[in-house]
Amino acid sequence: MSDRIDHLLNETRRFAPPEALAGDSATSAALYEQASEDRLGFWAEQARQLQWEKPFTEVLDWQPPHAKWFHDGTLNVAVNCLDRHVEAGHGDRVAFHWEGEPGDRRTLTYADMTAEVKRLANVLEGLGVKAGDRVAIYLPMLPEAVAAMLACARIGAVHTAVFGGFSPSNLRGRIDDAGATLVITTDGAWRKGKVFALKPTVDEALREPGHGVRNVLVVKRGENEIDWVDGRDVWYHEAMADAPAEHVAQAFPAEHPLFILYTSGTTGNPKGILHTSAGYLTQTSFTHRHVFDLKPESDVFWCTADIGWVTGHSYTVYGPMANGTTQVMHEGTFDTPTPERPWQMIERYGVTIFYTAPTAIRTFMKLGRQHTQTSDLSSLRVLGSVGEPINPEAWIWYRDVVGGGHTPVVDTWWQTETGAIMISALASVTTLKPGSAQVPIPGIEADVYDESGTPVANGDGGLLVIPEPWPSMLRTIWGDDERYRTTYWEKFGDTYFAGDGARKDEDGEIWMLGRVDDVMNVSGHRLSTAEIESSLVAHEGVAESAVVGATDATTGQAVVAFVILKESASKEHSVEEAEQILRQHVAKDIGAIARPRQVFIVPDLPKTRSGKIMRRLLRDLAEGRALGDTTTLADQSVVDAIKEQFRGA
Ligand code: 6R9
Repeated sequence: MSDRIDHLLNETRRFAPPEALAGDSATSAALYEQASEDRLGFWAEQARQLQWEKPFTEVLDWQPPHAKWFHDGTLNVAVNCLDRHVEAGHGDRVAFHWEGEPGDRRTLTYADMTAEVKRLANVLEGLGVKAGDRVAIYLPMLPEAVAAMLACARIGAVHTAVFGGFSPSNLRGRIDDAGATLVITTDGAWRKGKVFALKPTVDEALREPGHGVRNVLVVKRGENEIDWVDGRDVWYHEAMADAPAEHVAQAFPAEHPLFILYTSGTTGNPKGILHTSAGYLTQTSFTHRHVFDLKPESDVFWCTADIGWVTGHSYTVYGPMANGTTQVMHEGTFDTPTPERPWQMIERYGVTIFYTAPTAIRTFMKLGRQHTQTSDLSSLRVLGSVGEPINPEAWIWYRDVVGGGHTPVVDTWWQTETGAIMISALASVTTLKPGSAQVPIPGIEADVYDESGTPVANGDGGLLVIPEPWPSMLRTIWGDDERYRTTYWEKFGDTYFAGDGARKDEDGEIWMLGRVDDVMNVSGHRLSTAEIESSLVAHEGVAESAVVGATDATTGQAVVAFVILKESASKEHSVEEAEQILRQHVAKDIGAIARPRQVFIVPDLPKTRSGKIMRRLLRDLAEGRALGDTTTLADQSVVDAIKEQFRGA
């Protein structure tokens, strides 16, 4: 594999932290040393940055594969994210600059959010929700969604957020698996210029009996007509108006469950990933401070992820709010009303740290740099990327066009299961290598093993593992501890198996190669989908690409590429010409072994609602099979358009 990913290394420029950040580098750099001398002592010190009701005396109790962190201490997660900032005199600090898609705006301070969450905690208790009960949150990007999560945390209820685009059966599956007794939703919200109704999905999900939901709490946003079930449905604003303003928070043990989040299943039923309180809050807040070089007094942080995904949990709600950060939050899509929207918002709120996904960056590239140029983006000082490997071309574009050529770009690797960032540069310390997640953060160990469980040499590839437990690790799969063991801990014993392929470069730094199920084997040669995609998008005519390994009678697997062309290229070449040019390009760039058997020029790529390319569907298409489960697809018409293309071919 090692020589196969050399393409990623063709971008050999290195970027040292800018002068302005260097002042902080000494403190941050010292963390590596501290953590390597005394890993548990290091995490204990990070945990002590939180406000504890009863301080912990034991750091880690590790009975593989079950970890307890700080478990004899008690705290309240919501108090850490809200009340303590108000008590420290920061009540007037803006927590959220929120913008609705139609352009309406709300500013909420830490005092406002604290008041909202206290009242909502009373509402939840009034509806009979107790510590340990599960609450499903089916809400789009509204401040009420943040309040709902923190109100659950405040009373010790376990939230399970379900992304607002999921279907009734997906929602029902999660409600049943978690055993939720309350659903918090909205009438509807704005998306692509229209009100998108959510309440009907909840009604549909709850139509068949057999669930345990007693109440549905409904935030008024879309003002769309909705059905109402008397005795079950409750308006949020009416319940809030009747609720007492004061709420005394109780402390819970460090290992009290905080939330369950279902991962978009590639195979089988979705897994309910369980996270608990203090360890999770310790690592999310620590990484948020040090990866992004956060200054809570002056920074304005914008993580664009929906709070229905783990990135929204860890880097909009828990990490940033534990740090008392001012944030930007938006409803709807980036290109509505115009593609200038994200850049205008960065200028309007003076965003200093921007955290988004490679798929968004490549979409911005496709739309063109002209949209960024009408706004003043000079407030930006750190950029982050998460969710997929970022190809060097997108990395450089992000830094140059969005970051004005001076901002560090931190590529952060982590998962729903890891809870928080695990492998990433630190903005003020690390000399950056475009395309690489680089090094484990202080206090984390990561390695690359071969199939037999031996660490690979520098320069070689294999499977990413985490040899030591970490504070924000998943504790189990909700209701299925056996699946927890077999999925993550069977392959390498007491070492966590992440399911990602990775390579160590000559310096021992880590390059992510995509899920191991995305690694192809062509004639006995291992090829990474990420590597070929990176080669394709490096071609001047290509906007975006997805590569899959399709079963091939001769070579085992064959490379099949799906490509979106840039406007200019589709004008210049016929589809047949473009296919030939790109097959040649990859063969030349990586080697004949990587030459795609087929290149399909397509108008769009099928993506999950969290923006991940659904390679499984593309593989089905490439192998001429009936399509598997398409329920997590964001836009069904994309697949139909590709199928048309196939008939044409
Ligand atoms: C946070 C999040 C996890 C999977 C993970 C990996 C991919 C995430 C990445 C990355 C390369 C990065 N992934 N960040 N791959 N470089 N910086 O996305 O969680 O939705 O659970 O996805 O995403 O394959 O295993 P989740």
